[in-house]
Amino acid sequence: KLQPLKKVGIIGVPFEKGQKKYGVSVAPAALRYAGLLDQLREIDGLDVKDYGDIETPGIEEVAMENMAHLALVSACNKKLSQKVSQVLREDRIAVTIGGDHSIGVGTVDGHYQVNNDMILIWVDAHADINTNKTSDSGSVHGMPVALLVKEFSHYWPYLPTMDWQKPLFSIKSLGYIGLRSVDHYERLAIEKYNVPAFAMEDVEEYGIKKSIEHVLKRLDPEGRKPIHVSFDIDSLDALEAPSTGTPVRGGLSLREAINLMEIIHATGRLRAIDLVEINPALGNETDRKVTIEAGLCVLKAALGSSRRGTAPRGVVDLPIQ
Ligand code: 5AB
Ligand code: MN
Ligand code: MN
Ligand code: MN
Repeated sequence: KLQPLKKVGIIGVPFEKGQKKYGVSVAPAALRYAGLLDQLREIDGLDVKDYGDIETPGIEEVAMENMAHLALVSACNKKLSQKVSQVLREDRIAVTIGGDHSIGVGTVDGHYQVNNDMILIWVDAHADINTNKTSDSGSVHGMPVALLVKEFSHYWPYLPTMDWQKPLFSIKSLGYIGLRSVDHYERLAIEKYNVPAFAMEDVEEYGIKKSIEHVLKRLDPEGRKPIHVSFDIDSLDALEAPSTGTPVRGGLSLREAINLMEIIHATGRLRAIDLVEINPALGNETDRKVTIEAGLCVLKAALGSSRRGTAPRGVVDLPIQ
């Protein structure tokens, strides 16, 4: 049986070439500056190690139809995958701070290398399961899931520079929470492969608690598998997290997202979490602050922070005068 892990490793990924807007690559620095490490270290008994940032060197682009910056995306993810594997092998929960969501390729690939029975919860307004044939934008941050799942191999052409990445993860181990902006072919894929997908209207119907419980039961009825959460900040309502490149109104409240993460934490099986798509360059000072705070709240909840508070360790009474 999987035991809860009280150790985490932080990986920053200042990468933004998976989409078109300037600024997502600043998020790791902004989150660190806002006190990410200190706040996580305040969580009772949590051991936090910083593995630094993944740097992507200047690299020669390859041309690929409707897929921008493939060579850069590939180079970044290759390094990231190795780093995530390393953190997990050192018996820590891999906490990856993006960066745009194209980095989900590296985090999930790296996790799969270590735990090939992992399940993946994609928390997002979007399904991110476009191929270069179905994408309207040509931006890879809308394609990571399609790149990862083995059932999609035949929908892709040969992708130069991506040989390191073998899509081995099964779509049967994928679930969604928070969807509300799903492209037509993405919806077709979800239906064809019967992916448990709790869109916002399902969250309305069941509530966030039952929604995640349903997904976990479907993907892992016995409750034994390692969990990977890929959390796109745009899963939150655009009012809760305005500083993001593709905001969508009508999303999760921060309270719902915190509750979702508390439930996942309580399983004791969380092994990797990504926090992506925070763009501190978008919006005003308040937008930036609110969005970064929301991201920190989500991470803290996932890693065991309690809204009830925690009494000091090993102490049974208040100080006596
Ligand atoms: B995000 C869209 N489906 O493919 C596309 O923020 C949006 O990582 C993708 O979820 C949004 O361009 C990517 C229209
Ligand atoms: Mn999104
Ligand atoms: Mn996304
Ligand atoms: Mn986005």
